Amino acid sequence: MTAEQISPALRDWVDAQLAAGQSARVLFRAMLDSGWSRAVAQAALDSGGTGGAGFPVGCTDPAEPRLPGLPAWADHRGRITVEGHPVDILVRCEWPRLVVLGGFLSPDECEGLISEARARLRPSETVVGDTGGSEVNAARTSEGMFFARGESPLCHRIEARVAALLNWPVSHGEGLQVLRYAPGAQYRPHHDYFDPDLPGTNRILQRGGQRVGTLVMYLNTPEAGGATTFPDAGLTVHAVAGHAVFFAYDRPDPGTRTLHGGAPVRAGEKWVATKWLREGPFA
Ligand code: PD2
Ligand code: ZN
Repeated sequence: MTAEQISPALRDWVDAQLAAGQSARVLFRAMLDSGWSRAVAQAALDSGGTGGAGFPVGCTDPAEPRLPGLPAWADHRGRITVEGHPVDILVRCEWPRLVVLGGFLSPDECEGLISEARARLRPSETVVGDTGGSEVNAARTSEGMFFARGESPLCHRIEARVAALLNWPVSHGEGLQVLRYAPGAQYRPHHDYFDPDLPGTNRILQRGGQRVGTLVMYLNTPEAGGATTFPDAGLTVHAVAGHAVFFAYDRPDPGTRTLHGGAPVRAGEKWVATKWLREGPFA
């Protein structure tokens, strides 16, 4: 199914709904509920040409945010101040909805997160699997740990900054995850949303709903390798200490072009902290 095969009536309806301010995520669900296949619903949204974003590049509507994103007032400036902290906007992309940020974390904050996480690292061999339980994940060869939300003053400060930057409540965020990649370790390309077709997903969604955004914060600069790649966008984001990449996805679908992976580290270590944002309160 391609955008060209979508009937004019369906396309008009999608256009009218988007123009009226309806979110692509809600439209996608409405189309599935009405019996449309995922391919048709996807193609109908893509026919708008923006990947269903419906907002200016990288921004959320401040009056009614439906997705996490930079506030609209950041639209034409290369630097914003968030909670008193200057952040550079290095790259903005419409599809995927993505921004690359410089100086999101200070050197002290990077080192602080590493030292708070280090003793608690475990092999990242488990992911939430089809049944909602833990399974071996051969795609990820790093070590990792999760902080509880607000667990330390440093976590609290970073979570407040993320919430202010992306116009998304602290309550809708998972606790910070820290990953350490040794030389050779990688994270194969994947999507961060929960696959609606997997049997365990309904149970996961009961706590906070879908993931709608990911912020990967780089805690160090690997000697070689370790970039975050977006194969569907032909985009590579280099891991630089204090920098971060944020991307949002308004529906759990590859059409968001948010397939991403961590390229193998070729020399040195790579440390990142990841913050996942949910559509509702994650309690
Ligand atoms: O460390 C990364 O670059 C990376 C790549 C893909 C992190 C994640 N995904 C993640 O934490 O989801
Ligand atoms: Zn990921």
